[in-house]
Amino acid sequence: MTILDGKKVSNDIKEEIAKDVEIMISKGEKVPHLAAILVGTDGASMTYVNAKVKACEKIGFNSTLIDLPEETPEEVLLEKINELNTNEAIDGFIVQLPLPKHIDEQKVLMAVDPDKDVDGFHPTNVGRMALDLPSFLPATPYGILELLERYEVETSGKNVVVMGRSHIVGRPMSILMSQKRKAGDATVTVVHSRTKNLSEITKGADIIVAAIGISEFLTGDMVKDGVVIIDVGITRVPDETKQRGYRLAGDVDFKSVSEKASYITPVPGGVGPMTIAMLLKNTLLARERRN
Ligand code: BQF
Repeated sequence: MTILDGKKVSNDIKEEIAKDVEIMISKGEKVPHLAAILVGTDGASMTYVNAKVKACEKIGFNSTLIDLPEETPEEVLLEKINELNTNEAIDGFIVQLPLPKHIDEQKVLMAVDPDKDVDGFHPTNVGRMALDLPSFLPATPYGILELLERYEVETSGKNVVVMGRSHIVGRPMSILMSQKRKAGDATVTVVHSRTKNLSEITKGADIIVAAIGISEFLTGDMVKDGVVIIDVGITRVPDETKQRGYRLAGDVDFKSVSEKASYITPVPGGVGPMTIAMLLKNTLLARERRN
């Protein structure tokens, strides 16, 4: 069993990007500038957005964090997005999800200029991705492709089961792995909350991408020997033995599944850090495309 070490690979990618930034500076070019909008004070969202800003600082990007109160009206958020769309200094920006319930997420994502949409959530980028056109790939699926590629995990002709159909992970992952591309050419099945005979399907999988948001849902009895496991889940589970009062759990029961797996991502330190690295990669791309 090999651990797919997302922490290490993400650091490799960040070092590669930092070198590109050095070259940009030596040529007197502008360095990439990422902005992030955070609405409210949700603990997990603050952690994620801070991790993104910190990663920018580490590799030499400029970054701007725009903190808006929980009660921010939708129209004020849309104005802020419009400012970033027209601000020449900003190469790319994200709106940290989830948003407060009074804000229409669809409307917000559609307000982002597709050329600055480094999360790849705008319908234009989703459509371009599905049609094999150049686009910004959503960071988590992009990170998974990169992890599979760098560990030379064979995907061509393999049976991939994607668990979950979210717009951010499951849906794009299923599209990308079925495409003719690196870490692609797979035979993809998507399973979800209405799927019947789930275990029959997961037992046939060579590769499983678990992205359902239920902690430790996938257990050893549901997989075959030699399976490759990508665990996208990160649920905060109350844990009194921990100082912060919780631990992070994946969608996979690591103990039982790792006994059968050939490759497996840990939680934390698997897919999560790759998500951050690929957001930076997209921001670098956004800067380069603006030239
Ligand atoms: C790690 C996210 C659900 C909903 C909105 C490193 C991250 C997570 C874990 C991280 C995530 C999850 C992010 C680890 C960004 C991934 O060491 O295992 C980094 O910061 N993520 C997000 O921005 O929004 C989310 C999950």
